[in-house]
Amino acid sequence: MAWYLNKALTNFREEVNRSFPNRDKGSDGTIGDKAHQATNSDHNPDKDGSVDAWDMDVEVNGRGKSYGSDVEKIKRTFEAHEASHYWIHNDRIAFRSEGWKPRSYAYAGPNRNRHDKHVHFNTRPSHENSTKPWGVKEAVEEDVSAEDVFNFKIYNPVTKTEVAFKTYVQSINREVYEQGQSLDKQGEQIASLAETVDKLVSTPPGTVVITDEQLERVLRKVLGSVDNEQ
Ligand SMILES: [Ca+2]
Ligand SMILES: [Ca+2]
Ligand SMILES: [Zn+2]
Repeated sequence: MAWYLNKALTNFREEVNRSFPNRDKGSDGTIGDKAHQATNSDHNPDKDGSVDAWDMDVEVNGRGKSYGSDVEKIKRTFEAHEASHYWIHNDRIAFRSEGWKPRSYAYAGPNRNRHDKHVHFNTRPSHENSTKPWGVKEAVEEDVSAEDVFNFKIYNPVTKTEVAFKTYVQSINREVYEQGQSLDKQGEQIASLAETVDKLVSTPPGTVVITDEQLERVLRKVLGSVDNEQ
């Protein structure tokens, strides 16, 4: 029987292709090879001919190029979609039913696959024909630079004005700042804050809504922990 990659995964693959036009496809995979076909794998077609798993080569920025955070963003995007069931990557497996908390994938057969060259994405049968967009492009492009964070406008409840984030950080750190804090230390704090904000905004759109108040709490928490270390 003719086989095909199911609708949801075909769309997912197309979105990844569009966002990463130079990606290496050497470790991509859909239909199972002879070894897979002898087992009960989702790389084998269902009765209806649909294949419900897709292996994505991790080298999404091209062969030999770094890919770490991009692959993570793609995984988060996958998790946020209704069709996702589980993924396997770097000897770890994570299921929707377990809140995407990864656990060790201790498959130790003779042809042990560490899943370090590709990520295995598996959909659930109930939503394999979903046409809902995955939002890969949005997730990847919502990258925030340190510059963006510096210039991010935030409401300062003390002065009741909107100020650039950089100014805000300096104002709540005034005391430490005035005691001759080194630029290095300030840079470290900003980097730590930038990382937090980066994590927040790289969450797939629509899954987390952050109010200014919540954002401020997070920032204060980070600043607090920095202050406590001194
Ligand atoms: Ca590769
Ligand atoms: Ca299927
Ligand atoms: Zn696979």
